Amino acid sequence: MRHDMAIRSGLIATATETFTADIGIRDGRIVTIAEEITDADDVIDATGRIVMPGGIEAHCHIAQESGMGIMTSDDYETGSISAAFGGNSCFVPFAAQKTGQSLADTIRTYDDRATAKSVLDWSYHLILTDPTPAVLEELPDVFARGITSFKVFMTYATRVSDAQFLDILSVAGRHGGLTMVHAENHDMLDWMGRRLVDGGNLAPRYHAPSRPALAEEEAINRAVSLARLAEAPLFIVHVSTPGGAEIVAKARANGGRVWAETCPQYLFLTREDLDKPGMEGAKFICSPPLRDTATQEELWRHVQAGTLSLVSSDHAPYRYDDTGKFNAGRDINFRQIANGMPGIEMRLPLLFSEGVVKGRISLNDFVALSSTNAARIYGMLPTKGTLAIGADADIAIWDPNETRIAGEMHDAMDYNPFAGMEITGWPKTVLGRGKRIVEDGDLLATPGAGQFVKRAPIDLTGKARQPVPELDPAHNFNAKL
Ligand code: DUC
Ligand code: ZN
Ligand code: ZN
Repeated sequence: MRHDMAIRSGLIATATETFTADIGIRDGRIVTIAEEITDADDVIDATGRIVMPGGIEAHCHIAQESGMGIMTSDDYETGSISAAFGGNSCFVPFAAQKTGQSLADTIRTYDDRATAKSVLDWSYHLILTDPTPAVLEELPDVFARGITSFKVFMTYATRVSDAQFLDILSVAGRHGGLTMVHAENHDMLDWMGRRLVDGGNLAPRYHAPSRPALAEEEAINRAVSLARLAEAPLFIVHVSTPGGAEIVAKARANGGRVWAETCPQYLFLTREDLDKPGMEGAKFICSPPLRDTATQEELWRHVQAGTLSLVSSDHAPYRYDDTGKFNAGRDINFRQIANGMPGIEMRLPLLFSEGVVKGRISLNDFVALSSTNAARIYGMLPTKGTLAIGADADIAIWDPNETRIAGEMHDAMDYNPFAGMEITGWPKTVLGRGKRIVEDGDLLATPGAGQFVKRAPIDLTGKARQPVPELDPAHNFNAKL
């Protein structure tokens, strides 16, 4: 059996195993994993390199307007290229519904933005901002189209009330959708933000105290309780507090259908970064805000313990100029600065360097956190997220020894919040369905090479239903619900 390509003599790492072997690819899929493959038309010598599933970036904002109406600097071309240079072979940006917009129209809008542009295979998470009864009726169709996850906000003008949240969770739970949530208590943020601004505290650094850890902890606790009542799976995005992570850990230990992620900015940056001279701190405004070094240590502990299943970038690229951070002008307070920072290309090198090289996580944990867990949670296994016979040949080949100082990236941004950090371990070659996307610093794929990925519902095997007593017929006098 001839192969189109063989990756030879690399150290193969999956989420569970590490071994040296050759990988044979035909028609875009892995067809052989063997000691030696000698009949390939194209050979990549991976001696001294690590061969892993390509990263799956499961939280990023691409060609998306923010709540303030500001378009991200990255479109599907620059965003996917930057992701590929960072070791990813697939990404799942958000398709954000506008008020009054149907979900079908929302998806059409993002199909127009992604198709013919993305070098990576992609899917979307929907963002639900206007959950009218008609929109909720559309949700099962969206899941059937392979978009099986969506996000809601507990803060911002686009937040859902608890009653809306319950309705949404209930539909999602019954039809195989995974609800993701930005969990911060809106009124706590608003109250703190107003107090700070009224007191004349306007500089970017006040973004940190304006969003207390308590606001996240309270909202995560509430979201977990609402999901429990509605019997729906739940994913908490960008967990930034030990208290929030503890709530997730407890729910998971009790068999709850709850998953969560954190992001590099909460592991590698702190609130001190917001306190740069002039308006420089604006570069570090993201929400939830950066915390402190004690928080970083606690979050690492939860990454190690498996409380946090993913480390996602939350790439929300707004340039340090009038198109982005200062869209509302220069004479503004921290509440008017565009919210988000880039990181799609830095996520995996940071996690490898600070995680694997520094001994905080194993190589297999790295694969799980960067790819396999996303594929599992978001319904892409076994096609993506692992190296196995029959899987797409989405592969990242890393040089674990190359050391570089982080600088300019391939995104459409004018700053890198992680610039200056010394990083050991960089992806050298990334394949998408067996074709080279990037190799040795060169882009080899053309825009449009990526394909939409139809996803399955989250697999809830081993996560039994746990109805609250009031939903159990034996406890509720057989109530009709
Ligand atoms: N939440 C995100 O997930 N991204 C950008 C801003 C925000 O609040
Ligand atoms: Zn968010
Ligand atoms: Zn985000």
